[in-house]
Amino acid sequence: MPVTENPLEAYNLTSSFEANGHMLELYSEKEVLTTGYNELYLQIKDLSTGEYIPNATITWNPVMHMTEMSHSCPKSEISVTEEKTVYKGFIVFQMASNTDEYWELNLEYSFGGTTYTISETIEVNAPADGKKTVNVFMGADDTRYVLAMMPLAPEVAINNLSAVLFKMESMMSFSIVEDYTITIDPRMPGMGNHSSPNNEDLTYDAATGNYTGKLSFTMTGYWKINLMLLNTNDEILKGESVTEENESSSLYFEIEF
Ligand SMILES: [Cu+2]
Repeated sequence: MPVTENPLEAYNLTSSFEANGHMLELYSEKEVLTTGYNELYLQIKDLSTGEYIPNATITWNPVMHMTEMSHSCPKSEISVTEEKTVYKGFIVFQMASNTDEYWELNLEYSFGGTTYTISETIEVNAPADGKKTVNVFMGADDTRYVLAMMPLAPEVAINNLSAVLFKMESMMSFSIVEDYTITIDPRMPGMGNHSSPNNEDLTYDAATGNYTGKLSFTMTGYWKINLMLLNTNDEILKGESVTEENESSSLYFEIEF
């Protein structure tokens, strides 16, 4: 078998699925799949030639099989990268796998005029540091939302903060919410709940489908990023202001560095 250079060498292979004479490889920047936002890369290797297959069309559907019911989670479409044999997308897992309940990844991929399918169990872990990066909640508008922080390499500086916001249309269907606002109020609960200057609330970026803003850290340590979700009429759907009497919002992300 010819040796093909792997363009994803720098990433972590989290799962590989063999079917239809192909090996589908799922890669992440993280070592394992975790709850929250996972940026993922896929490759399809033809096992008869050892070559990676370019320009395939791939769709995916993660489903969690729980004891009482099944549900999916927010996910992007999968696009071909400049590498042609590397495909990219993201999945926001709301829950971790456990001994009785598991996630299954259903993949459908097409090339050369044929469509193939494969389903495999995947392991979704709770984050190793225990920090909250995804919120699943019911808004004041009786709509269920999923809000996830995108990966951030925090620095004592003004950081670019991005998040994705999805509405739960049904157990199996999630759609991007446009044009809402996510206010941010970072605090250090261990240090008199002090804040930081020059933060900017997250607003919707139609070009990427993400919410982006500025998150200011004045020192290292544990920060709670208190959030409020506002709809297009500036009505608060979830979260509370931080005041003398109210130490934190019910909607938040956590970062420690
Ligand atoms: Cu679940």
